[in-house]
Amino acid sequence: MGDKVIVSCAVVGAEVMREQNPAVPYLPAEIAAAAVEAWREGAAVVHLHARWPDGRPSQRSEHFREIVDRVRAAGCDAVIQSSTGGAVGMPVAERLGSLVDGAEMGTLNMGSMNFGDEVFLNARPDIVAIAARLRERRLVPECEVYDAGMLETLRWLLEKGHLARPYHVQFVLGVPGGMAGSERNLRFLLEGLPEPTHWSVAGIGRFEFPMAELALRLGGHVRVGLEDNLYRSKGVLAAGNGELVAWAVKAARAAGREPATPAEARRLLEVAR
Ligand code: KMH
Ligand code: ZN
Repeated sequence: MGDKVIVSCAVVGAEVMREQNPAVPYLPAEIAAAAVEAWREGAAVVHLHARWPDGRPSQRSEHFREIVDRVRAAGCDAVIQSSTGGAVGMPVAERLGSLVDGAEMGTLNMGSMNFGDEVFLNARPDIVAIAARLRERRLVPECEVYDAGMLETLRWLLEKGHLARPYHVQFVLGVPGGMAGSERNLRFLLEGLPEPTHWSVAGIGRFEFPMAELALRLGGHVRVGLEDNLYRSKGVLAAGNGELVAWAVKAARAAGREPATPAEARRLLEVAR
């Protein structure tokens, strides 16, 4: 298991729209189909957001329930991770609508930041409240780290007992307003981890592929998907999430690492099913 790589797929997110890439799924049935496609191509974890039929972001429980039910009905055993980040501007109570039965992990954003031209707010008491809700529901947190200071919040949460193992760290690099995706930045962030833990990198936009290759080389896990990147190569749109996952699987094997199955990912991340 030592060198297995967990490939996660962020299939839709809250920001990207069909005008940018027609493969962006909106309806619960489309998001579920995208998750199943990602799993068929080798993703062990699917990171989920939901949308209204017109593409606006939704954290409504009924949307997430339908996605989870459809994913499981398709025989897909990928680890289901619900976003508690939702979209910029959503109140925390609304963001927590995603934590439905069947979810196994939930994201825990480690701080506030500029997010493009907007501000993504995660005040410390809100982070503590979301961590408490994840614990109550026995969901494994994935701590989203966009900037170096957020590791201090991670350290503080651990010291104060608001967060405890098992948890997973996702470095999200390349958001305009957060740290860029560079080897120097990732190495610096890794030095700042409060304790050894599983970690992964999600490179945004043009950072997706180089950051995945870097994570594979440095022993981390990888995230790809339309939430983070809409392109297969410069100027060429990706056909869908499956294609991005297939690229990650190929890159993993080229780096000498075998993708983890969902069962192996559950063991590595200590996710109880
Ligand atoms: N949509 C971003 C503002 C998460 O999933 O927890 C936040 C986000 C992080 O996507
Ligand atoms: Zn997300």
